[in-house]
Amino acid sequence: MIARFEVRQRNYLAPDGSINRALPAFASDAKLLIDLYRAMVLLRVFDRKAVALQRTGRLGTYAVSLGQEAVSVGIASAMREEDVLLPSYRDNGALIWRGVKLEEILLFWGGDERGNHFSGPVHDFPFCVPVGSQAPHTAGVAYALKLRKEPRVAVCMFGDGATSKGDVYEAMNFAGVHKLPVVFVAVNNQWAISVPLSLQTSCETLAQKAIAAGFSGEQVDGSDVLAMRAAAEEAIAAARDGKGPRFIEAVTYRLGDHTTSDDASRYRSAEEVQAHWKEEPVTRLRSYLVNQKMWSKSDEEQLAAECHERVEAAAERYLATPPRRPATMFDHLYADLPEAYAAQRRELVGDDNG
Ligand SMILES: Cc1ncc(C[n+]2csc(CCOP(=O)(O)OP(=O)(O)O)c2C)c(N)n1
Ligand SMILES: [Mg+2]
Repeated sequence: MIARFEVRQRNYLAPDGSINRALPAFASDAKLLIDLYRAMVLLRVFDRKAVALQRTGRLGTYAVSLGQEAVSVGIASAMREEDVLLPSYRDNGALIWRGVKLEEILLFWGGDERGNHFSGPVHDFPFCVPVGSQAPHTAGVAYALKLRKEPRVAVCMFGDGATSKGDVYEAMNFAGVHKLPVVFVAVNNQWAISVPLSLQTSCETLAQKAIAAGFSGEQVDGSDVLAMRAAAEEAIAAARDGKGPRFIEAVTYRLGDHTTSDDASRYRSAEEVQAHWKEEPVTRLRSYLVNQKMWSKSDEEQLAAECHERVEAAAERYLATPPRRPATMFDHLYADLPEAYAAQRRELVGDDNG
């Protein structure tokens, strides 16, 4: 035997909100726990509105976080402002936590590039839609942080499907070799559109994929925001401390469709989805807070009203934003437009400037 490995599993809150083991230190901060709860509820309300806008022809497409709210909120809450987030298209909870405005997210999904010029930290990356391609970007960012000797960490979020992409392995390998300040977060929601996890890998965990790249991986209950926050805190602190990369596998479940273009009932059973509703993160944290007498029915009603108002106001601002000139679709990808696109642009705008 020359190699042996183990993968830890982390969980604090059971689905009914009871505690499985001693809570991490931050859990004594009632305000923080309530902020985590509020962020998850806001995300859920926002998702519902975004889908309604799409269904009524006012948004292009959208990917909901239903069931996964604890992952993006838990991760973002452990980051410092100066850290760098490289999100996938489903990590809205992290963007919102970091200060991106709701109407900016709607602008992006409405096809308006101004949504990417967001109010979050300017150095954060925009949503990455090509699966897994944010992983090599993250390794590059972390390499730069290390060269500049800046105590900052790059945090990369991608799905279980992305872990089958070469980009992800290459990024992890490079990060391991150079001991880069990176945290890779694989959001294992069990599905990559209609491809189940069983067809994605024959590994027992995604976390163990880190071992081959020379660093450790941990499996975390992604429906437990306390576990997500605690795992992220530890991994980010280690990366900041020069101890190299870490990998977090957030085990969760996508309760909704892949995007508004999908109908998940065509490839998975209602029973399967129903079973996972019993684990979802919002009820779980609420049960804990209520058990601890930190949250009441009237707090809940007030929060629901606040979220509704905030989301409706953001939607109004989005809908009131005048669309850009169509020719601006050529503006943001290339510094110098290749001739094929330049010709299309000329065809669109004629001789006028667009
Ligand atoms: C490079 C690339 N190939 C294919 C697609 C089409 N596509 C969009 S999402 C997706 C599945 C991704 O699944 P996963 O990584 O598990 O993320 P999830 O959507 O579950 O959050 C695919 C194949 C894409 N966007 N990019
Ligand atoms: Mg997935």
